[in-house]
Amino acid sequence: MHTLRIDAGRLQGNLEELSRIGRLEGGGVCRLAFTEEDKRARDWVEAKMRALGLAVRIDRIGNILGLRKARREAPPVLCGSHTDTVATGGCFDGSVGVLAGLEVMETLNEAGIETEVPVGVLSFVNEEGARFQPDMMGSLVVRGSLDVDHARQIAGVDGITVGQEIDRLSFAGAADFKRMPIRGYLELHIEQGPLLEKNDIQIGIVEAVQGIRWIEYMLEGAAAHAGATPIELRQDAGFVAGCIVQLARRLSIEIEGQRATVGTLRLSPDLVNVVAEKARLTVDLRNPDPGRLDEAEARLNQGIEEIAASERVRVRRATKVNVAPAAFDPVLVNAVDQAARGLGYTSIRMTSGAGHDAQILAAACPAAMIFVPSRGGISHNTREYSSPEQIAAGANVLLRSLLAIAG
Ligand code: HGY
Ligand code: MN
Ligand code: MN
Repeated sequence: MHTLRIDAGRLQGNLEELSRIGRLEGGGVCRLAFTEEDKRARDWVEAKMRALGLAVRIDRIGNILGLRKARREAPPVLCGSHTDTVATGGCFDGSVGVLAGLEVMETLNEAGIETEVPVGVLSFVNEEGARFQPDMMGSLVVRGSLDVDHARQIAGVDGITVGQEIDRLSFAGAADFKRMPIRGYLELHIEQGPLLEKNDIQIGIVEAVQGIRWIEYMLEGAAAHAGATPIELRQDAGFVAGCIVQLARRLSIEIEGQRATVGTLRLSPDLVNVVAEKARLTVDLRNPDPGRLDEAEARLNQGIEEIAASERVRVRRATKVNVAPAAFDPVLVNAVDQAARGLGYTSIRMTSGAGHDAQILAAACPAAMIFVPSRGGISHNTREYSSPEQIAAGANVLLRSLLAIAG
């Protein structure tokens, strides 16, 4: 068992094959959730699962589960991640976890290993939330926190609903994974930050994931002539939006562990010589500490109310995502730690900066994550990169920790 390793070349070949789906000119991929490209990638994963002899089931929002037979029927040990991407995605975010899971299944097949309890791969829909919010939509449905019929009514940034796309592209299956008993869930993922590379460490043993809040602000002032209107007469939604960007950065500096990001900002009428009547923007708040996350949100909203009032701009806001910080299961975390040490890899325990499906599942079953380094610490960027050796190391840790848990 301890000489068992995954086939790094095969895994790399599959990653390259998958990254051709939704490929962007100049590199990177765009597979926004519930688009043709997303569906083609999901069909590709499903075909791979079937070729590996896994029993494949798809639920009503499109999550795909591939299960491997075992000595006895019992709640499975699953691994997986997602294959949807942001619009300027890299080839590794999510894909590494799904494809390493498939590679682990193939390695077990080749070695003729029968596990005590079933093992399998879960590929979640819409982890990113870039087109339809909330993010981690697929895992929220599996956890039972989001009802599929409610999710189907959610309109995306382009106004189309999840249900329309699911029906148009036949994403849905008949299965229902809600509250399915799961013995453990392990997710291999690229770190998407600088820590592992900076410290020249091969494996991240993830103990927790920080909390996430996405708040959308709709500002309404009054359009006016950019030349003829004196400052004191302006109700400039663009000015208030700019103040919010500044405030987000200030909160990131003043509150320990805080990250606040204005990633979307649209002005209207968005014309060079018109004072902006409206602004629609989002603030992404992250903190490992829930109290500090509350503090950041309170100070953000307090600041926005003051700035908007002084500019006589109306503010409406909507919370689109509110995911609590998650602590992973110590038994699974230790299994990952033992596996990394047993394989002779350098490792460090850490908290994840990015959100993940494992964070959602952690509320329903024991979960843990394995990180591999990201070159330059970048992700959500077409230049995202992790080497075949780095990914193989992560996949071997996944193989060994999965076997330790599944027996
Ligand atoms: O936003 C996140 O952290 C994840 O990539 N959806
Ligand atoms: Mn991801
Ligand atoms: Mn991502």
